[in-house]
Amino acid sequence: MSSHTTNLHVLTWVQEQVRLCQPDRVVWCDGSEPERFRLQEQAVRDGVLIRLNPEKHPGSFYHRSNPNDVARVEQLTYICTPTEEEAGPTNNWAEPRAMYRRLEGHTRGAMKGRTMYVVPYLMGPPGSPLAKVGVELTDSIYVVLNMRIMTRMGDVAWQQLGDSDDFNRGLHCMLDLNPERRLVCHFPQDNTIISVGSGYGGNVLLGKKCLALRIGSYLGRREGWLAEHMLILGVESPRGEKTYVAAAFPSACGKTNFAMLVPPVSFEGWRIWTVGDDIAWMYPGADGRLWAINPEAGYFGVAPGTNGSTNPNAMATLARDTIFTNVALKPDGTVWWEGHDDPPPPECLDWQGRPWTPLSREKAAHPNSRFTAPMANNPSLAPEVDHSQGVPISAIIFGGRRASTLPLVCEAFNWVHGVYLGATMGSETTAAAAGAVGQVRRDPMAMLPFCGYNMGWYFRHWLNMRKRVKLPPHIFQVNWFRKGPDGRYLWPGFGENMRVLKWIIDRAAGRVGAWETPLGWVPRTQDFPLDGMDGFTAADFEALQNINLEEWRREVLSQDELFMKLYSFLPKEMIFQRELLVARL
Ligand code: GTP
Ligand code: SPV
Ligand code: MN
Repeated sequence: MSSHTTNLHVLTWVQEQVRLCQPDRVVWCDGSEPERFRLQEQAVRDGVLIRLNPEKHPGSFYHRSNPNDVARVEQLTYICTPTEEEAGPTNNWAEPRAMYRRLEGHTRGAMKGRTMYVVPYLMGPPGSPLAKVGVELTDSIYVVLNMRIMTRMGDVAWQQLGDSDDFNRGLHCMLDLNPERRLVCHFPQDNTIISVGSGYGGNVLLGKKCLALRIGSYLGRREGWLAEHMLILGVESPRGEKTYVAAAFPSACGKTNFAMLVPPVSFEGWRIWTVGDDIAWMYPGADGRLWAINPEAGYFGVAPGTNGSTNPNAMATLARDTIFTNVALKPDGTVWWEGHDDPPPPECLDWQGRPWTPLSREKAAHPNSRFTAPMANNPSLAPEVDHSQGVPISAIIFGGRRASTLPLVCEAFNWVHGVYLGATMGSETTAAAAGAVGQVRRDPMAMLPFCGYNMGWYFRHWLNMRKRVKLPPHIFQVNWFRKGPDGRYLWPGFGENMRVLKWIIDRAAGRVGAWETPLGWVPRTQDFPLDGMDGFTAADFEALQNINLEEWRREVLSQDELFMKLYSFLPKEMIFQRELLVARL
């Protein structure tokens, strides 16, 4: 098949990798519709995908991953730089030459009897000076079909690249999915990624976490921009005024839901527009504001909990042309998960293909089961998503999943304090990564698993941005997940988060007052829009905002753990902010 590119850097590199991996066939992908149909047919024949009910899920497919391969593997993810210091204390580090050699042991001959797909893709709007080209070589047809949804895949990438050598080199080999031979390795100096032994999302869709976040953050530091684990949304007021906000929540902590929010009925005339749901690239604009683009073209969203009342826009988005991974499969060729609108099916196959009934003890869908859906399906898609300069950001929000301690919302006193709030973020671990769930850990800016260099330098880079952005966004902290003594969430969340968002954009515009607390500025109860909330009172709101000094003593101590780990790289501003917080408390 023709390569569709004459770029010699690409042709030479692909030839080298073919010689290394020794596939039986090489298929150059062009991103066309006929190619999509061909690949889908092939995937069904190979048993990789099951075609879903064409009336109820047009153009959609079902996939089960290996049960040992259902989430990102942080302990097998490496940053390979000449010195360990560059990767920093929060990353796994390996010396590049040694890791290249080790990986060659895995990739040599790894595609014998298999097909190598050459997947050219573009991260960011075509023609944007911020967009980045990647080429992923993979022996997984599932990866090709997912990349086709998640990125601008095909000839558009060759057009952007031209004759340039500036593209990310990605190699993915499935191997035998033995966790012992699983590695996700980044070589930021070479703009190269090699991932072996996994077939799951963030480990293998190399444009996403590997390029757009780990390599992206590394390049961002060098080139003066930020690659962040953030959604981007636009708030349109009844008068037609649009305000853009970026928000970092850790994995499976609410970005997709917030990005697609549908305001409650009392917010008549307000609309939320989705620019992105997972990744933001932000750069200082010539006008002194911070601008952001979404480098992706689709959503790889958490299925459980998604339904017509929590996230109607997601339900509309996944109604067609979607790939479902590790959800439950009903006998009529439709899908189900815990928290779906439909009641539990009397019988179905669970995410491992085992018969399941409502009496079964285990969950039907894996807690990290996902849908891959094109953003074009989203009824709330912001038209600005294709604008090459992106959107100007008025507010940045940091949020974690915290059962206690953290209030619903507060605003930082200034940029440095806001960076401190982001840097000290804690969150309960979720099923998005392999390992224990529900344990509070520090996840600075929701980037702990995704920062491609020394976390201390990353804080410094954030602080330095202040000098390049004359009109910096206001910074806020939120927590949708505070619980009462009975273990129930104190805040209804989802669409009701609009109330918090409204206060945030009003603060960013200087339109509303606030109370000063030791943590930052908080809404005065009389300013917070509680109208139309059934049975939710001003006292309930104040309980959510309560600052418990005993809890905060523990919180500050637990923040110290991260600071000690980073100590020799930590900007002194962070230490001073800690001292000021202790003094205020
Ligand atoms: P990644 O794709 O892993 O980066 O996750 P994400 O941050 O996009 O998370 P997502 O929006 O998919 O939400 C993850 C889980 O949190 C889902 O089960 C949601 O139902 C739940 N969730 C999202 N928003 C809220 C909220 O406001 N309140 C509560 N209680 N749960 C929420
Ligand atoms: C996350 O874990 O933050 C995700 C899903 O967005 S994955 O792409 O698998 O990393
Ligand atoms: Mn994510």
